[in-house]
Amino acid sequence: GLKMSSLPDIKSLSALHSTLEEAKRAAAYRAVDENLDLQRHRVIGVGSGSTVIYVAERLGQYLLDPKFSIFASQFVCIPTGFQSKELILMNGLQLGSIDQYPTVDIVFDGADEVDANLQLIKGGGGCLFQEKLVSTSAAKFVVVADYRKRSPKYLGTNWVKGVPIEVVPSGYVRVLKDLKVKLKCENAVLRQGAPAKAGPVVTDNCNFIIDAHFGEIEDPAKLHQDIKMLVGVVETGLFIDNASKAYFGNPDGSVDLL
Ligand code: ABF
Repeated sequence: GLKMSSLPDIKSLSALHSTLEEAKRAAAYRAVDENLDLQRHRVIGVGSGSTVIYVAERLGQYLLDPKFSIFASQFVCIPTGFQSKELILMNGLQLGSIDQYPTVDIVFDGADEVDANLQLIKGGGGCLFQEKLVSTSAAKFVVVADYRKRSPKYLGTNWVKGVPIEVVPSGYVRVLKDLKVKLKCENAVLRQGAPAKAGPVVTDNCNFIIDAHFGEIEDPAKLHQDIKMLVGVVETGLFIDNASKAYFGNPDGSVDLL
């Protein structure tokens, strides 16, 4: 099969910089190298967040390497939001739209928390709707993250900022009320921008985000369904039975696989 030639070797890179950024880079490079099928994959989803930066970087390296460019030049990358679109363009990759390519071969995306069953909380960065659109359109969804994202058991253990919920602006008060009354959620807040409380964060789809705290989540599938039924909810940040595998980078450059 095909082997890496002139691409930078992640082991030597990591020995030099044992930082969180290197943990993210290690996870992203390994995830791409082990899951990208150069001969079969054409439509590649590129997610959002700070770890995916290194996914796009790695895809860009494939494009520049003469040994792989014949394959990589045929990639079309589907973004999950504005930041993701910029990443694709910055790395010289070909940008496509989910409208044009409704079937995606593989997607690489980050997560806020990953439980032992590969259920995820996403949307800390506010891009949950398009992330879910792309990841559920993909044959394979590979999560890239650093070691802090791994939850030993339940979601809601490490990620304490709540479940992100994208809502239609005119329905946000109703959703806040229903979360409290129907779902007994004691702490749900409209996400507001920096500087503190400068007004609602507006998503790429011109919606608002509510962060709803449920403590440790024993049954994420049920919670997702319950939230999704509320009038005004566009999508939840609970990604259920969606991820295929997850790569967690460690500060020493090693990577754990789930
Ligand atoms: C996206 O970016 C989001 O779903 C999630 O909120 C975040 C993870 O970012 P990072 O890689 O910076 O931790 O994937």
